[in-house]
Amino acid sequence: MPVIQWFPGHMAKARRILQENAPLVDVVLEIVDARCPLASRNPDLMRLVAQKPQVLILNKADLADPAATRAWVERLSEPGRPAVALDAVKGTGAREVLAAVRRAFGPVLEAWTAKGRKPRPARVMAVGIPNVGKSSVINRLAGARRAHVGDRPGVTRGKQWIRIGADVELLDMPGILVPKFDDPRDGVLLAAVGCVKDEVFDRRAVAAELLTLIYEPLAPTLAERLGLTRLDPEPENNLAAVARHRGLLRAGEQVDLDAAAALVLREFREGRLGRVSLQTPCPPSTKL
Ligand SMILES: Nc1nc2c(ncn2[C@@H]2O[C@H](COP(=O)(O)OP(=O)(O)O)[C@@H](O)[C@H]2O)c(=O)[nH]1
Ligand SMILES: [Mg+2]
Repeated sequence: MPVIQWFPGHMAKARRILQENAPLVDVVLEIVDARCPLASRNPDLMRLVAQKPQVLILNKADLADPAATRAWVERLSEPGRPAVALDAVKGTGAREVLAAVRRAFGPVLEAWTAKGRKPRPARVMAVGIPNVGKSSVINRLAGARRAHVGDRPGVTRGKQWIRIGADVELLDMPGILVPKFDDPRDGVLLAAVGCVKDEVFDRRAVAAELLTLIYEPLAPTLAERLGLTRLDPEPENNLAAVARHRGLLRAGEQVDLDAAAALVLREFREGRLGRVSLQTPCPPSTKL
């Protein structure tokens, strides 16, 4: 199993930024990768905002298996924390995200008005681990009219807010969560989907492992695009097969396993191998 390095300093920084921003917002958008929604969460950090209404966004749904995503949406939705599938690039699901924000904010607003406070737009912050699509989500929700609402003197000095419709304001900077690697399998999934820097993991090991994971659901495409007509129990042999099929050779007709690994990761991340989920929901009785 490939080992992924861990940087403790990032955790402290993520914690600090989250704690600093949490008091400014009413709703937290937790963004995860739809292909591995559990591996791409960080429950420890999300505990810091546990008292806030939340919306869980399963982003990059266009790259995930649609049936698995539907099952995840159902499985991960909780009272006060709806889950919504999104393709932040094309915008599929954006309307549902905003509806979920309004739904999550509703009770807060009602409590305010009951106390005689004036209603105001929901203030929202997006958070997630690197590369899950935080910036894309913000841009998508902001749309073409990326109108800044401006600083709020005294309360949110230096923060930029984007107005979305009449009743939502989105913090222009996302909160960056640190990926958790409690389970070494999570590390492989996060590396495969591109949520950890390529330099910190063994690309050959991750790409070889990925082929094993996606072989069954994507067999016809892997045969056609990568020349993988059967799965060898020795993971690197599958990379070798890809290298031969795609003509990735070094001098002396030796297969270039590094080039094959890079190709597999690139084509997987671009969705060219097909829509596939790396984690599928377990039975409802299982604790997540
Ligand atoms: N296919 C697909 N790609 C996405 C989606 N959202 C983001 N991306 C891509 O994922 C990469 C990282 O996105 P970015 O918004 O910069 O992630 P951030 O690091 O969390 O801010 C970019 O190449 C985006 O184009 C999505 O819903 N579908
Ligand atoms: Mg970003």
